[in-house]
Amino acid sequence: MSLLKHHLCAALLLLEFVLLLAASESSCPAYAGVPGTPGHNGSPGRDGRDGFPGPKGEKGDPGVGAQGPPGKIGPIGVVGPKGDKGNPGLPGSAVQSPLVIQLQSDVTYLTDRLTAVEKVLGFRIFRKVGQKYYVSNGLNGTFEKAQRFCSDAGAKIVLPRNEDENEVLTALQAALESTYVYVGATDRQKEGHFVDMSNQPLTYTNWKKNEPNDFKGAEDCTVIYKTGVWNDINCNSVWHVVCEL
Ligand SMILES: [Ca+2]
Ligand SMILES: [Ca+2]
Repeated sequence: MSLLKHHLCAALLLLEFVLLLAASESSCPAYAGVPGTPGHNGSPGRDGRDGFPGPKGEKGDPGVGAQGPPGKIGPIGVVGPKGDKGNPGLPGSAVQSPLVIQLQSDVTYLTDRLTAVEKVLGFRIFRKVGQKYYVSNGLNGTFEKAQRFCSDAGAKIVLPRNEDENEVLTALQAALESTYVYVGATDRQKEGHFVDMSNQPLTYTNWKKNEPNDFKGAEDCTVIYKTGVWNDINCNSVWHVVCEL
């Protein structure tokens, strides 16, 4: 039955084709045929173009992770401008070598000696004894004048401290052709207690026999005789002045 139906349809289609052909040859009005069955779906088309960029999204939350290792040392920077001058430092303590200290000591000693020698050369008569110089210009005066003269010369009135010094002073005295020369010893503060010009007890004396006798209670100063012995005498009497440097 089905086969028959199929043959019928084919025959009908063939008939329609013949009729259509005949109609076209006879310029007859066209006959609208029966619509055919829908065709199969075609293959997919090609991909379309990329769309436009979308809007910027919101900022994300900070990530949580361990701190990374330190980066490399950067390049050396450019030298900056010169800074302002600093404040002066505190005074330092000088560190001196023993040689420098010794040289300074030597220079001080030599300077002192040179100063003394220059003073000595300013006197008419002088004698050297030890580290001292006995000097005189042949001046005569009282004990007070003798003290003042020597002090003005940066010296002290002469006072032998031992036998050698006593002998040198005696020799100088001979050069002065002097009978008496004042020496720096008095008992003005305490009778019979002779001291030097610094009020210190005498460590050497060469008193003449029976001296000091404080004759008439008015002898508180001291002179050295040309033989080298000492005698207490009135401070206002006038005798030669010798100083020591
Ligand atoms: Ca006396
Ligand atoms: Ca006397």
